[in-house]
Amino acid sequence: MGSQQVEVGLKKAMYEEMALIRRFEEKLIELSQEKGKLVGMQILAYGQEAVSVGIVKALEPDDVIVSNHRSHGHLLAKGADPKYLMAEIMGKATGVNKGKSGTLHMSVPEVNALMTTTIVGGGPPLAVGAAFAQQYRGTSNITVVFFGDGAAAEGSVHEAMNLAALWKLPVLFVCENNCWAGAQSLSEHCCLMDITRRAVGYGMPGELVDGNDVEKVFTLAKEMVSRCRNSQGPVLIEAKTYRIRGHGEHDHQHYVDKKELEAWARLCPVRCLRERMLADGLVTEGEIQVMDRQIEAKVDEAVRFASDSPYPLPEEALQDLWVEDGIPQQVAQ
Ligand SMILES: Cc1ncc(C[n+]2csc(CCOP(=O)(O)OP(=O)(O)O)c2C)c(N)n1
Repeated sequence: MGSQQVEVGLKKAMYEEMALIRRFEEKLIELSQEKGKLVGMQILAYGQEAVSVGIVKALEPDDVIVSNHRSHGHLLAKGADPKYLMAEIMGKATGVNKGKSGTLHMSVPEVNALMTTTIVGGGPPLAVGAAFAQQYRGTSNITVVFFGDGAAAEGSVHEAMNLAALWKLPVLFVCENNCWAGAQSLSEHCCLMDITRRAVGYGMPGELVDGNDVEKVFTLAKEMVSRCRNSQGPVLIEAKTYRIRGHGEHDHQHYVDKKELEAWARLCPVRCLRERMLADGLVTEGEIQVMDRQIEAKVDEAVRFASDSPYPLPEEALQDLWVEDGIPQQVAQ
């Protein structure tokens, strides 16, 4: 599938989104070094921006996504406002979940980001439920679930894939194979190097893609999303990429082969796209600089907004916990 199939405007938009995700996470690295700025551990998808953007760009706004503990890229690509996301990560009342989730359990219903879950393998069954609802209601929307290579070994993921295939549910399973699950490399927890090979066992197509090439991810996702949308059942995409930073920002990656890390860092998806666009004459260095400055300003504004926001009040702690009469309180009010 040729990268040239992606038109210029879309390529620039993809660059801008990937660069925004990168800058947003770079800012989190800076903030995590300042005492008391962020709430909870920081788990970044640094280096995996092409998967988030390539997949989400192939979706409609009403399509649903389910994410995991490495969620910032998925949420920003789906259209979550960086200001409210940053506020949530700082534990502020203006955050997407009123500061009660912090970074790891966010949901952004207004952009159909149903859930991010730190229960490894917890996302696929939820996604199958959402896809069942879409099929039952006769909508043409689909659900995408992002999970890691480690999660692919969880029983819940097998059950979810089996049921999705059996009932031909409109769900796109996206395994972001970043070569690591915590401190375990893929070869230490799985004897298949390609997780897509499992797809045949469930009765669904399994497609491998270079997860560092946003154009390839997008081109494949477009085709697979249309398949899911047209009642042909689920698909498994495995995007091969690499976890450039530690499992979380507390992890110094002592177990990682530095040569391997450097080799993958050279394949940085953001830089590679920028260099390709420059080499193909699609943008000038000046235009890139303007885009980068606008992104920088957007992230700075998010930090300013979040820093100036109040913390939630203790008496609000028990609000928004229950669904009443089938309608979340937030929606009912
Ligand atoms: C059910 C469950 N088991 C274990 C953990 C601890 N844990 C958190 S992240 C992680 C590794 C996940 O690896 P992978 O699915 O490949 O995602 P990645 O972190 O590489 O993006 C583990 C074991 C957990 N959160 N949930």
